[in-house]
Amino acid sequence: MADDEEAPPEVHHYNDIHEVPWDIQNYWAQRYRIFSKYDDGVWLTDDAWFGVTPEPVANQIAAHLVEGAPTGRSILIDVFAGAGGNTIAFAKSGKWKRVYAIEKNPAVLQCAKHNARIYGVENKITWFEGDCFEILKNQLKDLAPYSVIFASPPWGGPGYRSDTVFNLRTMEPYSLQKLYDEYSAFTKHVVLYLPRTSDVKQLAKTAPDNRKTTVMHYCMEGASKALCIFYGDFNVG
Ligand code: MGP
Repeated sequence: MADDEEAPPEVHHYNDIHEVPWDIQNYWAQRYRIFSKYDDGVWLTDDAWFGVTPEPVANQIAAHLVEGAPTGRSILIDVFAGAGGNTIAFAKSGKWKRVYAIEKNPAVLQCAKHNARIYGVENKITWFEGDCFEILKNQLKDLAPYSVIFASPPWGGPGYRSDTVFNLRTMEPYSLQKLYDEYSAFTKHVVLYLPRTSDVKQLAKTAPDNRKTTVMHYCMEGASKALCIFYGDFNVG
């Protein structure tokens, strides 16, 4: 690809399993399912591998929003953009006038921008480096009436896999309640991407009274990957 930009030191494009740290070899083995254009020079930091949404799942979520997003909403704010998996899928979907993508870690943000260029969607995205809660309150508040928030937060690392039922109350660094309170103060149309084993009773407690809330389970090749909860006027499923 045409890109002579230099990667920051913590950013890598591994070509051979011998270069890959042992704890991400499992993800590297799935690299083409994570980014089909991996060989075009996709960038990731080592930590970003754990949280990136695989491309077929990201595309499916984006397609659900094409069909079922609330009317009158033309802006998608991806508040934890990471290396860009979901942001790219939303930009590719053609649904949104603009995709706003927020990422706190500057090196990871550089990966997301670089990866969006590989997928040819960089001109559809506005990037922000920083804390999503602050940026929503200060820089994006005027967009609230037109926006949907999508959040794929950190789940406290891959250790979540050892829990039979994942406790969303103790999720690190942000609990479900913190995420729900912050985002629903901005807009009632919020989608959260959460562990496949999330405690659905805890999810139900955040559902506003007398309103439909949809929980969608996303799988890839017969294996459960994650679920999304849709708060607000979505028509999915
Ligand atoms: P996984 O369970 O770590 O991998 O992540 P896998 O390959 O399903 O493992 P196994 O148990 O089947 O062998 C599954 C998916 O969860 C990843 O592809 C990511 O989309 C997502 N994911 C994992 N983590 C640790 C996070 C996280 O911290 N935040 C977010 N948003 N997504 C995560």
